[in-house]
Amino acid sequence: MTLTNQQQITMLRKMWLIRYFEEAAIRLNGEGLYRGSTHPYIAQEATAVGVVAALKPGDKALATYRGHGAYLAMGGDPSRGLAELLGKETGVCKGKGGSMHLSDVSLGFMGSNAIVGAHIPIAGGVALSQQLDGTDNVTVCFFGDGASCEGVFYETCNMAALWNLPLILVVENNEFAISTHVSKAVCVPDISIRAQGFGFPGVTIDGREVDAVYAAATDAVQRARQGGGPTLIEAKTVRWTRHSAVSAGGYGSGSDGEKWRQTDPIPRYQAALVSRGILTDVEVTAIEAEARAAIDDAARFAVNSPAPSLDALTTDMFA
Ligand SMILES: Cc1ncc(C[n+]2csc(CCOP(=O)(O)OP(=O)(O)O)c2C)c(N)n1
Repeated sequence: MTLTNQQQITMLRKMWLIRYFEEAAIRLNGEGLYRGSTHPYIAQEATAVGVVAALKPGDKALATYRGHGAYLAMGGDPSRGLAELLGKETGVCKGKGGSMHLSDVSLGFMGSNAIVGAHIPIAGGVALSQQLDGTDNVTVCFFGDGASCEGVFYETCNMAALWNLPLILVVENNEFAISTHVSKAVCVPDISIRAQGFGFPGVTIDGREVDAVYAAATDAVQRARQGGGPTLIEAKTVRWTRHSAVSAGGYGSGSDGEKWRQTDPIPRYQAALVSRGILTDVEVTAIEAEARAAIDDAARFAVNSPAPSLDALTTDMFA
């Protein structure tokens, strides 16, 4: 499936939106405007954007605490997203979810999850519901290389294969689980090989190459829509400097800590669109400036929004 020029421009826009959203999140967190941590998706934008470009209405996605990118790729509103991070009433979960529990069911973004691996079986259940409803919709589950070592991942792979579920498992191998390098936790060269043990396809791609991500996702989605069952896509990528805005953990400091810039997916895709004659240098600059301005507006909206009232404390609560 070939993307139109407009679709390619939209992918670039979304990547910039995610980049500036995350920079704002780090800044607001540093200013003490919200509690807890925040896990930047910086340097990984091409993966969520490329995968989501292969989806259609009715498809669903789930992500980890590093899930702001997936939320925005699914069409999440940046203002309500930043307001959620700040625990504000105008947040997409009315301020009760925060950075690690964003969700917008109306967009098919079924939620991000702070417990490593916990959303993988939930994604299997979402895919099962799509199958039982007789739709041709699919579910995408984003998770990390560390999560691919959790038992629930293997159980979900097994059941998804047995039941032919329309599930696309996207492992974002950013080389680290906090401070543990993938080579100390995974004994195969490519995590995608693990799919062979369950009898479904696994593919490894460069997660910083949005076109490659889109192509792999399109194959997986088409197979799932036609009843061909699950696929494991390993997107090899590089993590932002640290595990989270407030923790150390990871690779080096100084120039080594900025290693991700060497393979930054955004300049790479911009250059591709210019060389294809889809955008000029001036248009590329304008797209970046628009994204930055949209996030500045979103941050103002979030900061100026009211905190939830005390009356709202127990509404929407199940316990
Ligand atoms: C079940 C569980 N164990 C441990 C943690 C602590 N923890 C939070 S993030 C993380 C690393 C996960 O790494 P990975 O799955 O590779 O994802 P990444 O953060 O690199 O995106 C760990 C161990 C947790 N939140 N949940």
